[in-house]
Amino acid sequence: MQSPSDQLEVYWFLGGQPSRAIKSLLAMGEIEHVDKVVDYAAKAHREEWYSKLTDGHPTLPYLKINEEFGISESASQLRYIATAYAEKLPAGIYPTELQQRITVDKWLDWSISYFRPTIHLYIDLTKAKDDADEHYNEKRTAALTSCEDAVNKLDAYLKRAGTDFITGDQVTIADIHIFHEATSQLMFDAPCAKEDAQKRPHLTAWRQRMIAIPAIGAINEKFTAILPFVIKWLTS
Ligand SMILES: N[C@@H](CCC(=O)N[C@@H](CS)C(=O)NCC(=O)O)C(=O)O
Repeated sequence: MQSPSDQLEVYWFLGGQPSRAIKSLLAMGEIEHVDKVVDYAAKAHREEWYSKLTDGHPTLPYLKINEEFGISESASQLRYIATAYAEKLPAGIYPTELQQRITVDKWLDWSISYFRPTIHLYIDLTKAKDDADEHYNEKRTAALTSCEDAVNKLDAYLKRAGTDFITGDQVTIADIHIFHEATSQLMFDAPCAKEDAQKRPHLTAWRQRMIAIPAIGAINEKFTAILPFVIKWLTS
């Protein structure tokens, strides 16, 4: 467990969805930490020093707890922070009751294993545009359809649940993770990217509730400010 002498270090970058999830949770609890911004565009996370630090996990974010222990994978980092700093965070952010906790874990797993890869496909294809690939347009159409399906599923779920947040009326670490992943939708001019209140009213209302949480709204605003640069970088 975190001991008072440990100095939490966060390796992250503003353009990364999982990175913003970690920074949101830390900000919500005003949890002291050292910011280690990594130059993702320059591929600093693929350098030797990062591989040594992370024991060979070349992804951002990374949470260094102390000299002996650190965590790759954003969902594990959220669980760690929510558990180690529970007294600083809103009650219920990572419930202690077993069924409620597993429900939050399930949505975190859904975000990592389904939502992120599915809504990212068309963005990845944009970055890796291959004019020589005669199937490029087909692949892009399929990726856009998957993206649309994924955001529609989330909207339909929120409608069925009828709650303010994904697992109930309290925000949890699953909402935080999924919210930042869902922000990827806004990156390009694609049907699944549109904040379409008529088509996805429940998703839109949930997103607004998330933005209304000051710590989350603040980092989202910073990201929105750099969005034109992110798009330029992805499409160049
Ligand atoms: N499952 C990982 C995914 C992290 C991830 O893929 N991060 C991206 C940046 S948003 C990354 O570092 N990718 C490695 C690369 O592009 O080289 C997590 O949730 O932490």
